[in-house]
This record gives sequence, structure tokens and C-alpha cells, in this order.
Amino acid sequence: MQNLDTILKHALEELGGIDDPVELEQAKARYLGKSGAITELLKGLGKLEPDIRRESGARINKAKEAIESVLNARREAIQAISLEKQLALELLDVTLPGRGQDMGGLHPVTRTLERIQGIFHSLGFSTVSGPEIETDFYNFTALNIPEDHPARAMHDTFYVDEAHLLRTHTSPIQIHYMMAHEPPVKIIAPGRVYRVDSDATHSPMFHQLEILWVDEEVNFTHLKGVAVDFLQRFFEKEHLKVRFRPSFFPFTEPSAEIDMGCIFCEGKGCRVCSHTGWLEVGGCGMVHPNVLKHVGYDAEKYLGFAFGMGLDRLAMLRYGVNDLRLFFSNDLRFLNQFD
Ligand code: 2NL
Repeated sequence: MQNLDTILKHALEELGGIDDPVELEQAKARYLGKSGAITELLKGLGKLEPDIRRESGARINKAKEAIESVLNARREAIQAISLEKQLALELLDVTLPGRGQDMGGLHPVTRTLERIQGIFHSLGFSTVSGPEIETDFYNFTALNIPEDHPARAMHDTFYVDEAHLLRTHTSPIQIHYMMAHEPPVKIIAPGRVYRVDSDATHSPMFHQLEILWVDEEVNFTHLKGVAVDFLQRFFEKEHLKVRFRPSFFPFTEPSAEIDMGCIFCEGKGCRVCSHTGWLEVGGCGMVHPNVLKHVGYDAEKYLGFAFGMGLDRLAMLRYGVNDLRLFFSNDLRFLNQFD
């Protein structure tokens, strides 16, 4: 029985120092396996006197239990260490749920343009585009804007070099188109335009939209009909009031400003319409004969109307946005509202 104490002491010492699972099972076999040290002692019990057998059996079983409990504790500790190691290795847990895919959305100005195009296409107009870098001729001269006109000044126009500039309006798109096509011309020209200007209502880059119809018998009533129909459909107000105020543009004669009843106060007067009950939405007129001549059209035979509007301004009115810069700052808190 001196032997049992030695075996137990060795077993506890040995098992306590093992940190490999295979080694642990091999050590277990040496003590508790078929011919393990403890098992051999149990086998020898049969040869002993009943009294001594009972006492020895109890002692051996107690030792066996002690070994088993250390063994279990070691097994758990080894497992915990190995899990710890594995987690450190697998920093990327591919079993976690993914972040999900956010759906993209169209920019409010793009949505406004698509809506506007839908209306004009239904009236038989086609969309055309043109270059953003222009020459003096397409941006000014062809549009009957004189050499000394203030719009040509450096402080209004971005010049690329002596001969090139960033278009200040979408009108040159229509000059290109008319020089390449004979009437009838029935087009809308949307696009980016650039001016040296920046505050809550002006951005150095903004969007315009112009409408042009040239044919043998186009007159101001066609202009009124198209403009009024467009505004009523765009703002979804069948009885929206529209008025035409005399104005001046070098490229149209006669010219007018287009106003519509304020959609925020229904004409009663509010901050948005400066308490006038009216909102300015654009300018228009009959194409000046000099413009027709510059593109090579017979100004005796053809007439046309044109009107222009700020696309960003239409988007602001439609969505109730009060700062133009929100459209161009790419702030997702703003843009996500349009998804
Ligand atoms: C405005 C005013 C306007 C036009 C644009 C035009 C184009 C050609 C010939 C004649 Cl090719 N006119 N465009 C005419 C009158 C007004 O725009 O307030 N735009 C935001």
C-alpha cells in the first residue's frame, strides 16, 4: 500500500504538467487503462483477506477518483487553451451574419430630370446633349450676345484658355443641334452649366434645361401651351396659375419671364415666394432672327420658341429643399432621403 501513495503522487504530478490532449490520454492509460498501475492494484485485491481487501479497495478507489478528477480538470483546461488559440487565429469569423447590401438611389436632380423628360417626350420632344467646354461662338456669338455683354466677363464665366470656356448655359447644345439639322426642331437640352458664383442659391456648377421648337408656324401661343402644360403636370396641379411677364434676353424677341403660383402658400404669400404669391421658374421667348441666321436657317421661313429653367431649382421646389448646396455636397444623410 506504500506503492499506492507513490503511484498517486506521481500520477497527480505528471497529469498536472501535461498540456497536450494526446499525451494526456496516454498518461491516463498508464494509470487507469487495462494494465494501468491502478488497475493492476485493483486486480491484486482478490488475493487479500476480506478485511484488508475492503480497506485497500476503498483506498485504491479514492486514489482512482483523485486521478480522474485531475484528469478531467486537465482535459477542460487544454480544451479552453486550444479554443483560445483558434479564436486568435480566426480573427475573421465567416459564420457571423453579413452587413447587408444597401440599395443605391438616383440623385434627386436625376430623378427630377427623368420626370421632366417623361413629360416632354410625351409631347414629341427629343433629348439632346453637347460638350461642356465650348467656344465663344457657340456660347455667346451665335446667341446674339454682343462682344461687350457683361455675361462674357471673367467674373461670370470660367475660361479654360483664350479660346475655350465652360458653357454658362445649355443654349450652345441647341446651336450645335440646329447647325446639324434642318427644321422641324423639337428638342429639350438638359445639362451641367458653370458660372463664377457661390452661395445658398448659387453653385459654380448647376443644371439647366432648355426647350426649343422651331418650325414654319410656331408662335407664342405654342410656347404658352407647352410651358403651362409642363408646369401643371410636373407639379401635379391641374389649376396651377402661370403668368408671363415681359423681359429681355439677347437671344429671344419678344422675351418673357415665367412665374407660377406659389405651391407652398397657394398664392397667399410666404417666405419662399417673398410674400408675392408667385415663384419665378424660368425665361422664354421667340428665337431671335439673328440666332436663326447664325445657324444657317432662313429667318423669313422659320420661327421658334425657346424657354429655359433651372433644373436644380425645379428639384428644390418639388422636394422642398431650401439650400442648393445640399444637392452637391454628397452628404448621405441628405441623399438617403431620396432612396
Ligand atoms: C432662363 C432663361 C432662356 C432661352 C433660354 C434659347 C436658346 C436658343 C435660342 C433662343 Cl438656341 N433662346 N434659350 C431663351 C429664353 C430664356 O432661359 O431663365 N434660364 C434658366
